[in-house]
Amino acid sequence: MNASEHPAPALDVVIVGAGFGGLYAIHKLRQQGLKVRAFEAGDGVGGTWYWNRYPGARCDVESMEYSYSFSEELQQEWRWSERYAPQPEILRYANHVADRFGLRDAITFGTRVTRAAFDSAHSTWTVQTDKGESVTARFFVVAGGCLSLPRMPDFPGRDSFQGKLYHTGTWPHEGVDFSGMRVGVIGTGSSGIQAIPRIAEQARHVTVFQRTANFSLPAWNKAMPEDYEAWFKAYYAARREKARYSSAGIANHPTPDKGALEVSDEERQKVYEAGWLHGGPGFTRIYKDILSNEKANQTMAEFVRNKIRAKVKDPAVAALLTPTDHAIGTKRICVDTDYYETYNRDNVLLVNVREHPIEQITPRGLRTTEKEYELDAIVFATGYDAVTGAILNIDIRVDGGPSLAEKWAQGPKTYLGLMTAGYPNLFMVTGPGSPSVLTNMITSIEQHIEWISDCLRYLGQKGIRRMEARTDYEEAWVRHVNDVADTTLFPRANSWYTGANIPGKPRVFLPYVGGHGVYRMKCADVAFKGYEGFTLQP
Ligand code: N01
Repeated sequence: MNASEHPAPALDVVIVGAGFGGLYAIHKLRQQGLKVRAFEAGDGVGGTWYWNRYPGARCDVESMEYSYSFSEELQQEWRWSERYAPQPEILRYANHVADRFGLRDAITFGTRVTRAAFDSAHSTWTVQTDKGESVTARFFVVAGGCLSLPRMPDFPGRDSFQGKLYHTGTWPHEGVDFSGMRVGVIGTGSSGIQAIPRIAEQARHVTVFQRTANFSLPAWNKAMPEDYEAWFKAYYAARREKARYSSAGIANHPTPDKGALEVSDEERQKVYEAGWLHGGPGFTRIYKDILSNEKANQTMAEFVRNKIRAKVKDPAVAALLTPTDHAIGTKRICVDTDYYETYNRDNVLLVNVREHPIEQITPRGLRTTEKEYELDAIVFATGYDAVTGAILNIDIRVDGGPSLAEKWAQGPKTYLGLMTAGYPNLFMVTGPGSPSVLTNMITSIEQHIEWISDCLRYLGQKGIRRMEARTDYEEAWVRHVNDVADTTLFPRANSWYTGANIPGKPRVFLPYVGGHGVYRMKCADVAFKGYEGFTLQP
């Protein structure tokens, strides 16, 4: 049987994930008449917000912006209760979207995609799951999330621990009652910084094992002011449009025209104070050169360091909490409620595991090179195999050739973060080389899904069965992503943005730092030029 005689597959598109990316992909692609099916490892929708149920989990992009923009009715009818939505509310929102747009029947829950094989003779992907199912489709869309493969450091003795072990990214659905317990928390990234204050309110004692101090900004979270919500909703279309052409996919972020060193010390101090009182992650964008000029960055870093020193009563603890090894904003900035203040509590101890690294988990607790700490529970807030982890967790091959993991052994290579040469008809949602984690994820997800949906319509209209990124365009894009990153301070920090948190992961700056708006225009341009840089075969 040759390709033209081969029966068309029952599905047009198979999708990995039913988080915000997967849900919108199902909706959008179905709207244009495509037959789609999604596989989701969790037993429900919501992705990150399904798994991350740790105490204090909430989004640090404002609720009015961290939401879909594709439906005017949806954005008008949904009501957020707080400035920064807590995890249960975001999960309710994801469920509401799944029901409102009738998406559930396309999703197989509790099922992980393990392999995907492209057959060039028929231009189809065959996707296998851990439940033994195998389905074939013309296109394969991976929307598995940028921060979805939790990482647990391999400390010896982990299995010997007689208490309870948790990871923030796989939190028990029934919740955890820490009352009366001695709890150890490993990690002080966004997850740890959100969880530690809430755990300390409940537990008998908390020991925080910190390797690197992080910069955290106040959230000043509060109930959603009715007038603010009404104002935002009245101007929603314009706010969303501004977000789409902004750097971070967030309309409310500042759009500075000045550098920090262009103003007097006094003026800068005033601006920082006002920014601090506003709170939230937009702080690092107050001046245009904070993330590119070391001296400018220092002015902001020192302002925040002084805030930490003022909040924490014990000067030795304050010194330990004060970041000195990276420029502010070059590791993902954290946003907190009472994080630094928590160290003024009598039941909280900060341990420097940079000086005395964790040696092993023992039956009774945890031992550093200095001493053993007795614990009833240990919380790993140790992060993720970011950006590439979920993609490479699937064995992806073309005609039995090398796996994508082999192709990416020295670091991911993509064209626009959307496709990778040699792997036709495979689309990545917020893949490496796209702005993804440097932006409001929902803005980036919508842009990618809309680009993919336009592309599939175009391929249908032109009778094209196979689309593939060209190697020369891919190489040029990878170079561009690196060149732009090198104009900033980002690559200098040991962050998960560069893969530095995973032993053995190649050090490559993973997201595109050129800004969401600029990137959106590049993608639109490529499409306008008949998908320039891609090979299209009938
Ligand atoms: O993970 P992380 P996360 N011994 O990788 C430490 C998003 N997010 O889950 O810095 C000792 O940032 C590690 O130390 P170091 C957001 O994009 C968003 O907190 O490597 N410590 C670090 O302190 C965020 O950036 C939201 O020296 C070890 C911590 O564990 C991303 O998810 C909320 C260690 C890991 O921090 C990931 O955040 C939560 C070891 N062997 C998350 N290994 C919001 O929207 C690791 N660590 C608010």
